Order: sequence, then structure tokens, then C-alpha cells
Amino acid sequence: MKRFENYINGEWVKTNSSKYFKNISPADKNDIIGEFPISDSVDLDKAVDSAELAYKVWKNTPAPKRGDILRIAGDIFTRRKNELAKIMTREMGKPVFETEGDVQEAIDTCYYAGSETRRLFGHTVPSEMNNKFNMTVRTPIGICGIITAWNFPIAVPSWKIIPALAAGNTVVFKPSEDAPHSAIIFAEILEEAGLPKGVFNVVFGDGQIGNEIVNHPKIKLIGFTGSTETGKKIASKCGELNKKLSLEMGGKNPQIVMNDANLDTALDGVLWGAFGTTGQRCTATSRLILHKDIYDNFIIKLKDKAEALKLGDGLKSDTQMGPVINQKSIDKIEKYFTIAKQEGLTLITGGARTTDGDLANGNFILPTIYADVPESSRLFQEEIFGPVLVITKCNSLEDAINKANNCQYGLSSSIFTNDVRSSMIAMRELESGITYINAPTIGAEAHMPFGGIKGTGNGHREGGWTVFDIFTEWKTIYIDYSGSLQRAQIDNY
Ligand code: UN1
Repeated sequence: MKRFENYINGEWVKTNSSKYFKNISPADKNDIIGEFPISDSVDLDKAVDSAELAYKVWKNTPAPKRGDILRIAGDIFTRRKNELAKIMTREMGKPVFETEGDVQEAIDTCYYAGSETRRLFGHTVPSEMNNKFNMTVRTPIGICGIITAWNFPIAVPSWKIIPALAAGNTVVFKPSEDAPHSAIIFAEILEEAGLPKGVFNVVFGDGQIGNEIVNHPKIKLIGFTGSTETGKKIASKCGELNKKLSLEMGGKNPQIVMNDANLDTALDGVLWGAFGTTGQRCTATSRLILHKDIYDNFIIKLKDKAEALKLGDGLKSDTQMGPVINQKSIDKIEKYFTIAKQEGLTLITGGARTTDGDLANGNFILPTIYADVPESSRLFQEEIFGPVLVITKCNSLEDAINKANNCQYGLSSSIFTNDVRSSMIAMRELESGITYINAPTIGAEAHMPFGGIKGTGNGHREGGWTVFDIFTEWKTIYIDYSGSLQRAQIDNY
């Protein structure tokens, strides 16, 4: 079996722990991709030391020069897109057309953040005194600890790592143990692009090493994407340590369909939003709020479409929906099937695992839909992270928005309507970081701010220009060229 190692100071370094975990394909439990290190604190110290040394040079490398390397990384991601997509699909399951999209987000991020290095604007502001000059500049923070989930094994790490590097930080990256192979390729690509040794380091492992990263005194910032449960624990630790932290956590994203909507597009939208990536997106459409006039017919059509989805190994070209990631995920989803029974919910389709034919060795769950789901249901309120959609009826726009907002999360929301008035009100009233009009809750673009409100985040936005507010500090500079002491607020008033 192929054994992979940590990437520290530009080298592939054996773990001090001598312990490794297996990376198993979710489509076929007999397909073992390789072994990856279970890193310990000695490994982490090595990675941090190399990132610390590299920081001294990297932070003072002209930003546009840093951008040049990131743009070359974009070229290499482009060249390796198809090969990398297959590696990602094999280890995390979503079909190749989706993993290609995932790589494309990293390509877009490399080109976008690379070019932003020529535009890391500060402000110049008039001083309140003569012969004095005031300005602000962005400065890097230091070593950033990046901890990510497996569902977007290249895109989501790239949203954090590429802007962090663009801004002059160095990085210690811990990928999810469910998608470690993608991180190997990430490191290979940055190395080939010419990133200096030690600027980017990868340590593999489980929650234990994640915890060590959060606690490490030399790591100044944590960028985390994952569950709300883990994110909250990281937040309290970072609060105690006064460490900068950007969080992307759970979602329970609503799609509203009004009676004046283009129903065919709305159907395609909900199908893609709910069952794309097997529902394993923080942006997945997991609640459908349907206007009463279209309720019954829409559900009949949606049922047919969901049942027609072709499940299978994502490496096969006709697969539309892949497996869920692992046994833990199956257990969690099945727990919600039991809760649905206890709550007496109306099952429209699915509600079970399938091991039919080719699916025998994989983690396949049928696309699942429940209707007439009350707001009080745990399935309406809690993130399941699987192909499970709950449907609720609404009587009016106001009722729909109230139902959409009745949830602890606030990442993404969507409304299908052809009424300009309804769409404007929805844009204003829906409580989420991202709102789509006539599109599902998924489909964020790399150059736009990405993040959620309420239980989803802690006020930061990745993507776009706003990501630099995570990965830089502001420095305010005053230059007094008067040749004498000028006391602000005193000598000028
Ligand atoms: C995630 O689910 O963690 O908008 C990210 C989308 C994708 C990114 C999802 N571009 O659904």
C-alpha cells in the first residue's frame, strides 16, 4: 500500500509518531488509496519552525511577486485539473464533473487572489495637522493554521491558503482525514509553482493534531471549515488564547418557491441544490418551502426526478450522485431516518441506505424527501449533511420568509419567483450571508464574499476582496515632517 508523508519545509517527512491511517474510497470499501500520517506535536513543531523561518523572507517578498507564484499555481491546477479531479473523486466520492468544478474554484482563486496582490489597497487620509501624512497598510499576520473539511478538498482549502499566502503569511495546513490525497497534490502544485520552502506545510492527522494546531503558541490565526460543534470548541479556545479565527460552519439552507416562479427551473434548482455533492455541502438546499398553490404537483415532479438520479461510483461517467463519505456519516443520516419515523413525518421517497448491485461496497443513501415537515421537527432544524430534503408549505411570501428564518444557521438562502417585489423583499429579509434569486442555495463564485451569519460563522467572509480582512491586520501610519513636535488634539485646537 502506498504510504504518504507530511510536507514540511519543502520535503516529504516521515511522522515522528510512526502511526498512519488508511484512506478508503467511499464508493468501494475495498479500494484503499493509501496510508497517511497520524502526526504528533513533534511533527507540528517541525512544520511551525519551518513556517516561522520562511515567514521572515516571505512577508517582505513584494506582494506582486507572491502573486506571480500563485498565478503559476493556477496554471498548474489547470494543467492537472482532470487528473486531480479523479484523485478527489476516488477519495471523497462526488462525481468527476463536480470535482472538476472544485478544482476550477481553486484555479479562479489563484488568478483572483494572485492579481489582488497588486491591489492590496490601503487608505491615505488627510491629517488634522500641517506637514503630517496619514495612511493605512495591510500587514500579514504570521503563521496561519488551516483546518478544513473533505467535501471540497481543493476549493475550500484554496479559499483560505491562497489569499493567506498572497497576503504574506505562511501556512500549516491540516486537511481532513477523509480527503488527504488531494492535499498531497495541493503541496506538489505549490512547490512546482516556485513557492519557497517552508511557506506552505501539510501535517496529516485527526482531531488531535487539529487541536494541537489551535493551541500552538506560534500559530497566530486559525481558519476553520467544518461542523458547528467543533467550530464552537475552537472558538472558545481561540477566545482564551486571543487568537484570530475565521469560522465556516453548518448550514440548513432554505429554498423558497413561489406560485409565480418558473417551476421547471425551480425543480432543477432544488434537485441540484439538495442532491448535488450528495447533499454534503454547507450550502446544500436542505429545506424546501413551497407555496400552497403549487405544493402537491411540485412534490410529485420532484419525487420522479429524485428517483431517476443515477447513484454510483463518481468515477463512472453516468453517475449523477455519489456516496456519502463514511460510516459515521451513514450512522448520522440513519439516525435522522429514525427520528423522522418517531416524529411521524411523511416520507416521499428514499429514507434508506442502498446496497443494490454495484453499490454493495459503498456508502450509498437514497435521495430522501420528507413533506409536511413542521418547523419544530429536528429534521427542519438540524444539519444532516446528506441527501435529505424536508419540505414545508407556505401561504404567502411573509410566511415563507418567517419559516426560512426560523433556524439557528444563516449561510445561504434562495427564492424562485418572477415577481420583482417578492425578490426585493426576500433579498432584504432572508437571514443569511448569501441569497440567491432564481438559483439554488449552492454555486458561490470565488471572487465573491462567502460566509454566513447566525450559527454559521463568526463574522468573516472568505472569497472575494473580503478574505483579506481575515488574513491581514491593518497598520495605521503617521508621518510627521513638520520638524517639530505637533501634539494631536492639543496644538491644533
Ligand atoms: C461548502 O459547502 O463547504 O457554493 C462550500 C457552493 C460551492 C462551495 C461550497 N461553491 O456550494
